[in-house]
Amino acid sequence: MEIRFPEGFLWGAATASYQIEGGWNEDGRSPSIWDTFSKIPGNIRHNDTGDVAADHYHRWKEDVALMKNLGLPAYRFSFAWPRILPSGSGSVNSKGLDFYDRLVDELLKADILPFPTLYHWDLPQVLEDRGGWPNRQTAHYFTDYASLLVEHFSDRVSNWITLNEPFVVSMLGYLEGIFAPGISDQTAAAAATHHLLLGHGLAVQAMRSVARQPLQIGITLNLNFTESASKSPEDLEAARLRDAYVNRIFLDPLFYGKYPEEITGKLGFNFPVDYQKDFTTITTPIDFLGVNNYFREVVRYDADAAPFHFQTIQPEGSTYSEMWEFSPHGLYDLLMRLKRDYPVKAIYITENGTSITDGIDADSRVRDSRRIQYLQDYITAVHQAIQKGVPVKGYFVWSLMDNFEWNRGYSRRFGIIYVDYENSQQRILKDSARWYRETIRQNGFKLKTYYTEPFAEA
Ligand code: IFM
Repeated sequence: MEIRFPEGFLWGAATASYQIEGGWNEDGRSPSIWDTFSKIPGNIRHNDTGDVAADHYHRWKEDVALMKNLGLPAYRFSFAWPRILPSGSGSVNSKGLDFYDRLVDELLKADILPFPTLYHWDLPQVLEDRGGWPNRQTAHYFTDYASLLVEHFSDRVSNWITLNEPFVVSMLGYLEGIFAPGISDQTAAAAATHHLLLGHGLAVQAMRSVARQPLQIGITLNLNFTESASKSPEDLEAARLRDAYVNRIFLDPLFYGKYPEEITGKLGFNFPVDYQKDFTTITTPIDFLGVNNYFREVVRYDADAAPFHFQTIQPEGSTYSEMWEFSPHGLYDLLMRLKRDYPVKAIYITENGTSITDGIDADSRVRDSRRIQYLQDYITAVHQAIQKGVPVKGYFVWSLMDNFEWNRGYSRRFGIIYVDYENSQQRILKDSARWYRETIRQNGFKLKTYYTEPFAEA
């Protein structure tokens, strides 16, 4: 069977500043919350840090050449706020801007569309010291930072993403405390959620007012299709709460100007005083929704699971990669649900991919057939959703190259390009990169079996 995408479908690959750049203290960059967090022993597997990462700060030219070699039409990267505004606000570090000027110009020279994200989690530490996202002022600092970048780059860049996965920022950073800045406080998480949304809305308005050309602006959410582990009323309710916690807590304010009643009710999130007044800003129209998806969530009630009594389980008979369940159908279901429940004009899959144990073979090839299978099946799910009328306009694989996978450090590899950290940071195109190059060239593929689980039941 042949899968062909509509003409103009945008193919790309994604990365994020802290995960690939390195150069953590070079040319005037100040520390971000991830520099601080990763340097605290025990926070990151093997105590890895992003100090060097994939050294993209120095290898950007070689990396753009690799993108060109792959025939990549678009590249999603993120700006590092502490490189551009080391004090969080105020005076601009021209060397920080220079780095992204060089990168953007090189991309354009290679005919690659820059698709930047303003914020992919590396808040300047100085702003965390002033209260971080739980402080309302951070939304205003973010707006100034967004305006600055749009004023500077919008002569060359027309597609912009404000925030990446605000759920992770507020819930993993301020509630569960397993990501930077490592705080566990539900009131702080509620305030962070609200100020991220406010910052997004303010930034969209400011960006449009300073832009040098009409912009396409969106926000990227990590969304998972949520299912109940059984038909029991407890499990069904747990799944509904989990869906509110992960998905609707951001979708509902953005599209309908309200928080889900489960969030303010049963889950007990107390938002800042007069928060309702901000919904007119938060609902400022966007041009597209960015969707990051890797897995679905199967949820059951668990009286012992703190703090919300829901627990995600690994369903029997499913296939797993190193981190998550392999569930292309979950992406299809999610896209259909977005079309049904929200007035989305356009969707970009801004991240999708998998981490598997890659190794370099004797002939220097990385044979990652499981990743090819994963990508083929998920991309097919996207295609099916498009056939059913979901307005998906593009797909970005996560990730262009192996990188610092947050609290798992370098133990996880999501790249379609292998980074040999031990061997002068050498880059090797994995088999999946070659497969993706062909997919881009043909705007689709012929469905094939690349990998069969040895333990799969017949
Ligand atoms: O590496 C992350 C990325 O930074 C945000 N989305 C999920 C990816 C894989 O965990």
